[in-house]
Amino acid sequence: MPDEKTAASRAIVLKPLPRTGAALTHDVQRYQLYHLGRMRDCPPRYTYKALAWTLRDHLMSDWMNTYVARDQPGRRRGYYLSLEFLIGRSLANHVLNLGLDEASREALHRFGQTLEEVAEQETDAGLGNGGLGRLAACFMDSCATLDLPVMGYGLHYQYGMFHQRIENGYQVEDPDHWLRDGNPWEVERAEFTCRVPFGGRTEHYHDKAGIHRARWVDTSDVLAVPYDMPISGYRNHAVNTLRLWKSVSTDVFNLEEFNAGSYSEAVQAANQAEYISMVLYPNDSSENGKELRLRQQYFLVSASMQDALRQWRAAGNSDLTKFAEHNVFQMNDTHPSVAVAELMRLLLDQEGMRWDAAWAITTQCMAYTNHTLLPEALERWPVALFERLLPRLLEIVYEINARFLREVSVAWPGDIDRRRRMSIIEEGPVRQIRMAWLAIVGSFSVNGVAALHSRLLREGLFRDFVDLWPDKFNNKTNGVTPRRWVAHANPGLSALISEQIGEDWIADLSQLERLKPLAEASHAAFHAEWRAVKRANKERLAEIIKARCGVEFNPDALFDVQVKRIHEYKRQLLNVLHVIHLYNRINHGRLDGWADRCVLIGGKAAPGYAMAKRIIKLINSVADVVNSDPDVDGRLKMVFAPNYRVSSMEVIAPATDLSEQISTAGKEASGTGNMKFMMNGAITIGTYDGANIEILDAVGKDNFFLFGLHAEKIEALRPHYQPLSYVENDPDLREVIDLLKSGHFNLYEPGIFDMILDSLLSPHDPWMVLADFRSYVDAQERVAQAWQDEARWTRMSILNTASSGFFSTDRTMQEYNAGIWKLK
Ligand code: 26Q
Repeated sequence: MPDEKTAASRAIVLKPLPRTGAALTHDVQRYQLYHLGRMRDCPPRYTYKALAWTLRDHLMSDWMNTYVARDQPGRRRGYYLSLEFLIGRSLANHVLNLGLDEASREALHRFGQTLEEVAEQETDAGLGNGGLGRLAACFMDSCATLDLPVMGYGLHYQYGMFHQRIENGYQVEDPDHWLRDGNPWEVERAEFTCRVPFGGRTEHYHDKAGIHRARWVDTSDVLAVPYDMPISGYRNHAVNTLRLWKSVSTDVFNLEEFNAGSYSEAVQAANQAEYISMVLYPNDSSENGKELRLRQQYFLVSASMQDALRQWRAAGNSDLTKFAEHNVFQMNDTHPSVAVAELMRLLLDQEGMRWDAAWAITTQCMAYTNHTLLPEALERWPVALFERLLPRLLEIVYEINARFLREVSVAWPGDIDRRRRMSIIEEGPVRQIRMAWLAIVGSFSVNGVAALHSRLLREGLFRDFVDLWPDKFNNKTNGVTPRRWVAHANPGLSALISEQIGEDWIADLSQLERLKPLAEASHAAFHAEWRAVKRANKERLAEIIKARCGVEFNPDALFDVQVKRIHEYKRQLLNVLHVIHLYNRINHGRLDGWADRCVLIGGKAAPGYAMAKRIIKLINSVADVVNSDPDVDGRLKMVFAPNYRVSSMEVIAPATDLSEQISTAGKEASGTGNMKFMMNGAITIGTYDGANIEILDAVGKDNFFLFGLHAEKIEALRPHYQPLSYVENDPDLREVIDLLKSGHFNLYEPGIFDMILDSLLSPHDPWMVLADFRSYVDAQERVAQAWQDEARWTRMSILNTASSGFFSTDRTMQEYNAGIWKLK
């Protein structure tokens, strides 16, 4: 942990501001009066701004001091390249990190407002889809807390992840204009604007020394203007930077066109440039091959690599052969993988290096993280599109590939099939660039995000590359930041934990182990307090659900939750089938061993993913029937929570009893929601998949409801999969399928669930939902049994929290640093 010493050794360039309640009151009031022009009446949404500006002022000295301390020649730095940073809200996070909780509350109290109600005013920064984007945000948090010199590079989207509304049970998407009221956290840094080229053509020539060189000419350039967001560390005075690029036209008027009388065309060209950072692609599991997406990727990468080079020079460095010693770039999936070719371009064309030297640098500073095994999610770009947009980069990719394939030929002479498989260029009717292959060839490290995922990558998708470079491949199991996901989201639990073991766990989560002795039922008072915290969190969630969805959740019932993107592989359908099964049990009076349940499902479907959208409709339809049937009588409730986002999870995870992690084994790379639930004392019902396996290892099989086929069994069964045989042989399943078929849930919209039934009953269902139905229902029976034994459940809950230390991103970042980044 960084301490007084590191802080003191820094050159102090700006003094911290006074941190008392009185000082904050004064600052907030000054913003209310002199900036916002509000005297008597300052509603919370304005107070939010006034407090955010005040906190930003407080961050500024640490931010500048952190910057100055690291601005030295020879200091090694890390850069996290990502198309997504799913930050959520920032206010409460900075309050916690700065230790200004009491002072802020005191200040707000003077205005008759609470910190909670003011913090609630902030719009989520939804600059990401789901797991991958949120992971980037948790990584940034932990890097700052560990005082690691890591800068995030991303895009300044005008519109983040869409807002989801439910109309007649169907998802409707509305734009997310998150910047409408301004963003108090960002600082524009126009002085670091970069120019990013597109289009044009290349010219080749020989320089004075007779060396072959290339020029990229006649390009249409776009300006990249950086907006910096402060990333504060937990009480350590470190503030890192997340730099987000906004696209701006080089000049609003193309003078030539303007003078030729084409005013509108000139303005239109300017608009085109500004579209690049306009909107986040709401796709999280299949590539979509759109030109604008490739423009976004290159825009991010080019601006970031130019900026990193500039920063390195500005710190007083000049010997390019040292560049890889001083810089490391972590690519968040293949989305920024064109960085491999872009760094080569900058070193060759702008810095005048020779190929071998440039390649040595590039392959010593790039690292790649893979987040998926789904073949449909592997990025490929048509060569023709790439050539039109990035002609110089295509030449470089070709050269990388030619040299790489020579290496393959030397290692496996005559193995043509291997060359074809490993080629960065996929031949076929449409020639495509395999971005994952480019990332692997250009990186010194390739990692998966959970032990199983990394093993499956090694044994499957990346096998050929493992044969060639066994040492490149490694695992870095994901994590989540305990500051946001426990300390902030669950103040009740945090206070209870700190009462027992002190506050050190917040920056050293392994300390939670010390709660283990308290899990024994003999600690009845602690058990009671633990339950009281959960109970209060459930009441808070129930109130929100009542207000937003009009459904009453009984806090005494089991809260059974599945929140995540809607995707077939995540098998929300399996969850729905179980709810229908419970509904059948009620209707037939089979109530032996019954436990009252409230089932919550939430998540967004990609707008173009018809099946995922239909699953949302099914959830809502089943919920309507279940919630309005008088015979159900409160024994079972079901809700689809609209517009699930980071700030929703902050209320949901602390209130959850049962965490649903039920993907088809081998398909969920890691999962990270599973970790947030575990930290908050929920018990997992899950398949042997992703990080579930490591959660199971940490907490033990008695404290985890495991079910379903393992990845190997799934693959062995796949060719023989006969879903109808399960329906025929399992009366519970037959009853469920029959009820679905009968149209009971869609009386007024006949046929709408046929596509779902067809998929469930198809021998080609890739997600093999019915194969795990029996095992899932049986596991749910065990859940109900355990739930009825209060002491047993409480023990399991405490043990889950106590065993969750490994899943802190502090640990993940320490592993990235020890194994890949090697930062001081
Ligand atoms: C690709 C091309 C074009 C447009 C969009 C995309 C795109 C965008 C986002 C493709 C994939 C994503 C996001 C993937 C993702 O969130 N993966 C999840 O990453 C988590 C963090 O490692 C894992 O825990 C999850 O298992 C994994 O599904």
